[in-house]
Amino acid sequence: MSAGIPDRLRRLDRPAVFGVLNVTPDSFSDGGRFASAQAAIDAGVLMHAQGADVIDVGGESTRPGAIRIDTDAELKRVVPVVVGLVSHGVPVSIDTMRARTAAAAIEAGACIINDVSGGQADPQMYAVAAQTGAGMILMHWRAHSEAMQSFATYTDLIAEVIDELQSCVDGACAAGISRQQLIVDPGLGFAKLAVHNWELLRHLDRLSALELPVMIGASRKRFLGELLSDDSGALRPASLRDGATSVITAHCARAAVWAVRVHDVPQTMDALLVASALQSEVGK
Ligand code: PMM
Repeated sequence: MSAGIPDRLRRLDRPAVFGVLNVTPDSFSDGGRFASAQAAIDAGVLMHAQGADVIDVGGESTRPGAIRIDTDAELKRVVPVVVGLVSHGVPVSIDTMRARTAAAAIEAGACIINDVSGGQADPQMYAVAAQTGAGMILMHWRAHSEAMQSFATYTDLIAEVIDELQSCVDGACAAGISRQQLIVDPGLGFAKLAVHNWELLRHLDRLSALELPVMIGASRKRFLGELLSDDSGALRPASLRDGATSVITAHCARAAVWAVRVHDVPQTMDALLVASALQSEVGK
């Protein structure tokens, strides 16, 4: 599979669906799910058959407070899974902040780099995207997971997120990446409190100022667990947040978001169909 955003994804009449495949022992939502690379490959192939356009493979947890692993451990987790998925014809994005992991995954057939640091964590990352022509998701980010929530302070949230994303876009373009390769993501939950996530979701239209396709990753995140917490204040468990996620998916479709990153693919496909039916009704 050649690097770059697959053409098919540019022609969809709904948001593209990126299915989350975390091959980590400790991701907040689905960590420790897979006993082997083959089990992860099977899960990714299944999500693709269920309708996911791309499978987003990640080997390092980015949940708040997570401690970083070393690059060799990350490579060992993700490369066999990328190879397996690509051999089944599945388009793959690699969720990593490390240039060496991104380069190895692209070599193994991944077509998109999903860098939650927007290229800030590794000074070589833009060069990898520039040299390979891979698609690149630039997510809004302020600090690594162990410290990020102490950076969740804003005086004008949306303007600051847009400005900081614009700096990443400028850096990427200066490094030789073309705008056609880029996707932006406001990074829900990354240096953001629940109120910030909701505000960003209410004002998705403002992200169009960046004039690039937008991805949203709300799936199963803590702010949904907080909203759905029980009377004692206990958070709704991650595995029971897919209904709420689907509402956000439909909201994203209405706001012309380019892609959603989700765990439950069948429910997402249903939500997108419903959103589409509702929207065509509007035009009648
Ligand atoms: N969220 C997570 C990981 N990677 N990538 C992008 N582009 N956007 C996100 O919001 C995002 C991401 C954390 O969620 P997970 O633990 O369920 O993977």
